[in-house]
Amino acid sequence: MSKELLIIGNFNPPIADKLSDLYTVHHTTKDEIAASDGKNFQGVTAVATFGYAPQNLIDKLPSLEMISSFGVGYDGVAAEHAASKGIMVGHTPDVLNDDVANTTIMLLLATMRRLVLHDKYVRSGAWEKNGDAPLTRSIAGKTVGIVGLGRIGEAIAHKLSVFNCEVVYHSRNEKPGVAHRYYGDLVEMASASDVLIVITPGGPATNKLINTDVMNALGPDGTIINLSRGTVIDEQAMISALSEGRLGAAGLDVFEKEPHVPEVLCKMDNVVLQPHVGSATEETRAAMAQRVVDNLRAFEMKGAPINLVPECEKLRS
Ligand code: 8YV
Repeated sequence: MSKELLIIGNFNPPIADKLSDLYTVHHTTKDEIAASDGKNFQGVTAVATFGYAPQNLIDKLPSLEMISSFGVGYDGVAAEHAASKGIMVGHTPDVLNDDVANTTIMLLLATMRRLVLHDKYVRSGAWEKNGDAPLTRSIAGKTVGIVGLGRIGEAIAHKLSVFNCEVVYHSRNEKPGVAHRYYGDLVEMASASDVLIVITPGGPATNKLINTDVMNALGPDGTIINLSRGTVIDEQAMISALSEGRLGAAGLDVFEKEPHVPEVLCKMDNVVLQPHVGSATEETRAAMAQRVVDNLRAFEMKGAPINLVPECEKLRS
């Protein structure tokens, strides 16, 4: 008898066909499984999910051995809890580095050079009526502070090297062998930077890391670009800072209560907004879905996924 896999949400491209030799596949949605007592899924040993596996979901599945999560970020997966029950968690890093880094550079340039505003300026006829658009700010010669120099942060730093700006970084610990200047103190880095790129993992450890002090230190000409999680920035404090002119501009791919975006942000000309699309290309999303499959296969064949999250390292035999 084959093992049972529960797929939460719609994977596109679909992954069920690729796994039907290994598992009997059940489908559910986030809302459905949240409301269910789990009785129908007592035999489920593996879950494929879009970053969603809270503690109460894990506790509904007594036979669970492995959670394969789509995305590099797994702040919605109770990984410590899973590890404490001997359940492994896999995620999909690396394959999205290029696209997320490219999106970051795009959003940075679009925000500093006011791409969206300029597009509106042309389309609305304002150019013809009012003449040249106001000047914008250059990235060249500026200091860009990267908050979180992980795999994607490093890809961003590498791509920034052709823009003639100085890259510095903040993370919990200094990284050996990195040429960029390290700041252990985020406020100090923000004072020395013109731009902050936020690309650190979400979750309780980074909740509201970018607070009023950081934004004030970045200052009225400063720009924030966020490709990590909305929760990493104090969103209300950012709205106040932007509207009071204490912060210059923001390029935001992620928000505190997605897909809800505060209306006031939508009205600001110094803000560029995206609907959480850092990795959202056909190529990268297909590679991420494939990694969800490959992590499950590796777990079944070799006892651990290709990309095991650090919380579960202790489970390796
Ligand atoms: C995806 C992401 O949008 O990988 C991540 O952590 O934020 C994105 O690439 C997300 O995983 C979709 O569920």
